[in-house]
Amino acid sequence: MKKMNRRGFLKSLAALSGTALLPMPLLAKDSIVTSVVTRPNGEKVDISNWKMSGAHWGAFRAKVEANRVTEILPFEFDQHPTDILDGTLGVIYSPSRVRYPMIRLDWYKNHHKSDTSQRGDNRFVRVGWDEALDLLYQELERVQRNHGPWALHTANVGWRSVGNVHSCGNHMLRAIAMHGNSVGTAGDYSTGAGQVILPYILGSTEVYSQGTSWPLILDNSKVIIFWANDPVKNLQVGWNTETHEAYEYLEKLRDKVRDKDIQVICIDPVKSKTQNYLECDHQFINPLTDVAFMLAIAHTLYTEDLYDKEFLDMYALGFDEFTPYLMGKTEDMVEKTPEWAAPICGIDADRIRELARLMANNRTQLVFGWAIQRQQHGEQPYWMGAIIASMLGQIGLPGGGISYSHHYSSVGVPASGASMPGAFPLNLDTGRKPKYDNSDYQGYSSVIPVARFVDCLLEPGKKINFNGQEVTLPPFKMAVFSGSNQWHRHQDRNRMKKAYRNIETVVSVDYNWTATCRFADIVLPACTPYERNDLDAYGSYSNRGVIAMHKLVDPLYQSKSDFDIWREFSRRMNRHLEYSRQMDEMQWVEQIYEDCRAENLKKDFYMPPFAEFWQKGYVLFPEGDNWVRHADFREDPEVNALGTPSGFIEISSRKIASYGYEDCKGHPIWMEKIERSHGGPGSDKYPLWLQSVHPDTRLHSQTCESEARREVYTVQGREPCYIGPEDAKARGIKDGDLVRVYNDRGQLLAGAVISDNFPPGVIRIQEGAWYGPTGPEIGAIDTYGDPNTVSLDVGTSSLAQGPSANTCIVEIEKFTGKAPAVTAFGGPKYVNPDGSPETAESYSS
Ligand SMILES: Nc1nc2c(c(=O)[nH]1)N[C@H]1C(S)=C(S)[C@@H](COP(=O)(O)OP(=O)(O)OC[C@H]3O[C@@H](n4cnc5c(=O)[nH]c(N)nc54)[C@H](O)[C@@H]3O)O[C@H]1N2
Ligand SMILES: Nc1nc2c(c(=O)[nH]1)N[C@H]1C(S)=C(S)[C@@H](COP(=O)(O)OP(=O)(O)OC[C@H]3O[C@@H](n4cnc5c(=O)[nH]c(N)nc54)[C@H](O)[C@@H]3O)O[C@H]1N2
Ligand SMILES: [Mo]
Repeated sequence: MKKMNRRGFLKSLAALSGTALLPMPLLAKDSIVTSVVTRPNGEKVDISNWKMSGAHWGAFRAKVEANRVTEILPFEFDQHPTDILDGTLGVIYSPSRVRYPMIRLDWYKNHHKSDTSQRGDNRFVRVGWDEALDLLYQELERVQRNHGPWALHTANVGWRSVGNVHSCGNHMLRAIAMHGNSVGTAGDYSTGAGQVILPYILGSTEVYSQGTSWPLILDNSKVIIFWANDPVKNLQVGWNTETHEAYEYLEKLRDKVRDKDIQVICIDPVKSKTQNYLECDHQFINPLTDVAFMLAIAHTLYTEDLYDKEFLDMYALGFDEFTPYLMGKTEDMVEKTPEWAAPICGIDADRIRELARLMANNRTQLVFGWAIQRQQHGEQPYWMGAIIASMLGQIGLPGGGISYSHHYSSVGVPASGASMPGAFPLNLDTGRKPKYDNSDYQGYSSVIPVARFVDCLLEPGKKINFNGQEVTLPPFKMAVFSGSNQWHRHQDRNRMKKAYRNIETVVSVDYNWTATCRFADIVLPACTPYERNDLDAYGSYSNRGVIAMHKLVDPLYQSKSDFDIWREFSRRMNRHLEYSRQMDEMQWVEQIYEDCRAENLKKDFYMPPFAEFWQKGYVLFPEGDNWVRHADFREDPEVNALGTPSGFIEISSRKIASYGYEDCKGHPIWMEKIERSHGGPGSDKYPLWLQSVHPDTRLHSQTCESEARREVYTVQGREPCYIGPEDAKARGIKDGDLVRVYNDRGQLLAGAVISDNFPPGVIRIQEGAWYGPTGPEIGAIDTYGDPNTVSLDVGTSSLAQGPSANTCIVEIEKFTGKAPAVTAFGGPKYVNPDGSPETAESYSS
């Protein structure tokens, strides 16, 4: 049996000692955690009667009294719970809940011929479930009959809630697949550029790969570079219910930094939460200029003979095609010296040399975050990172090489090796056909890069490059969103407003009245994950266990689970039995659990019978063995060849070169950006870089609806805009002032927070702030502070076509005059079909 070294287990074994004589041979694997926990105020509370559930931000216990959740505390196992959990109650009891099926006023009157310029005025008519589902069904019939699969867009790559039975995108896709085909999406907003470029260079996406185990990094690294990376902030959430186990290792890293065992450097325009937590070195860099800096690092390694020739010979291809560019013998004919890079990246030439030598003379682990590829030419810094790591020659060694994932979902925590539960199927069962079995896309593409949806509406029929292929943008007539908040995640609101005038019908299924609902025509109220029964994997990469998600309360208002919504939809074509496989919610929960249990029994991992699991709320598996990324490749590059075209690391890529793209060539190059602060294009008019990083306080737009939680971080009821003291002073802005942030694309109101973490020329508004314009007109000011009101909507390059949210420059001023009220929250304006305000009496259904 494997050793268990977790504090949670130790605690529990002590608690267990009284029952140690009972015959429970496998109990230790699924150890018991004490049922008495401590409230934040120090009070002890017995949670044995509390229910269990989970979210991206952690597993939790909920106290339920008279069908109301009254208190939430972190799951006993979680040693590093996050404050985001405090927003959970406010999600359930938010004034922004979608209460009833709603139809946009003018769509209610004119259906697909409605006046689409009214979208966003937030006037909606309340209807019953049957009417809403009939309208949705008839609209899909019309689109399939009169047009075809190219006219329908289904998008499902958002952060839908955890829970494998109710995964809402799966339900939407399965039900719609029964009816007809549609245009789907490739990629995601997280790693749009990274997941396309890295398979050419390192043979896998890397961004979603398990990384070298933290204990080995802590034991072997001498230098750790967190490059555009803020793990202390970003590990608060995970793709499955998060365990927060990685924080245990960050604590140890902090000790090692203090003891000078490991030198950590954060290369980042701002002093991140991680840098503040570790009290480690900070290397400022001008935003969007990392590639210039990296080329100069490579130049130093090359010219000072600090690079590992044997490693390059044995494991990499194409170095000789890259060095002429580095040395200024080809293309721009400029040698990429530190002196060349210094004015671009804002780092002194000597300091660049010093950093290159530091990396070369020590066991160095490079750890990249993802924001650096969420910008124009985002492919390039990832490719250059791989080249530097190859020149250092430490790929495949413990504590050396490169990672693109250690800030995500507890990557680096040794995995248990157990199997995780499956999910409700998103595809049709084998052999079944859709009602409209039409695969004729009339020359349009059946899959688009996810972030190019708005382009389809503005430039239908346009041919764009995408990863060696040509994509023809379909002229959508209808789109259905579920579990993704398009009007948070996508860039450039005013461009979106314009584009949305060109689509006939938009459907949003959500539990909260996001801007995606406000700009939709048919809105269906899902219930929250806390109003249905489910189960989830505990840990995304650690496979720590399985947790129960007990239904805490009945669905509020007229909301229904996504399962029920789409089953009722499929009833309209008499396929509801096939849809559900004649199983109800609890039967699905049990079936998925039992399948997982059978799998794990084969692997010698014990899971108790379902009833016992459900009652107890969880199963835990012990931590597995340490592991080194790419160690097998290093050991034998022939047998364990990479998934690249050559099987080796590709410093230059003939494949990419063969595409002939101007903005992604056969090796990385420094390219100036469309717009850039710190002396870059456009900076005389808009001198400030607006970074829209992932929120410390939320998961994207989720929990922004929680009023209690917003109290904690908003400024005058608006989203904070972080700014350094110099920039604030130069503009007469004081901490707590209302500010207007603007550029040629749009304008928003936010609340100034002055912080020393921000150098001149850099401001931050966290993504996910709810969009609340004063009206439907293009250019209307956003009253709450959504950074995507002003962000840039272009693809990263012809290769990946990922989103470029972080390429964004703005100006900011103190807002004087009378501030418009925040319109982002609180749901729709309920109106009667004649447009008059709805009252309780006027509604009959
Ligand atoms: N400016 C800027 N923009 C960005 C980013 C950035 O860094 N800067 N980051 C991008 C990235 S990486 C990402 S991943 C995206 C995130 O974009 P999204 O994934 O769209 O963001 P969320 O706010 O998590 O939206 C999830 C939505 O699903 C709903 N939902 C949750 N559970 C359920 C359910 O069970 N049923 C139904 N029907 N609905 C449910 C929630 O209420 C919410 O509205 O944003 C992208 N946008
Ligand atoms: N709390 C919380 N955690 C999350 C999420 C969340 O919403 N909330 N979302 C999750 C999701 S979906 C994702 S995709 C990941 C996102 O993970 P990332 O994309 O890695 O995270 P960000 O927070 O956007 O940015 C990380 C750091 O990159 C720096 N940076 C930005 N641009 C540059 C640049 O040009 N050069 C350099 N050197 N540094 C730069 C920023 O200053 C910031 O410190 O986070 C996940 N974790
Ligand atoms: Mo993401």
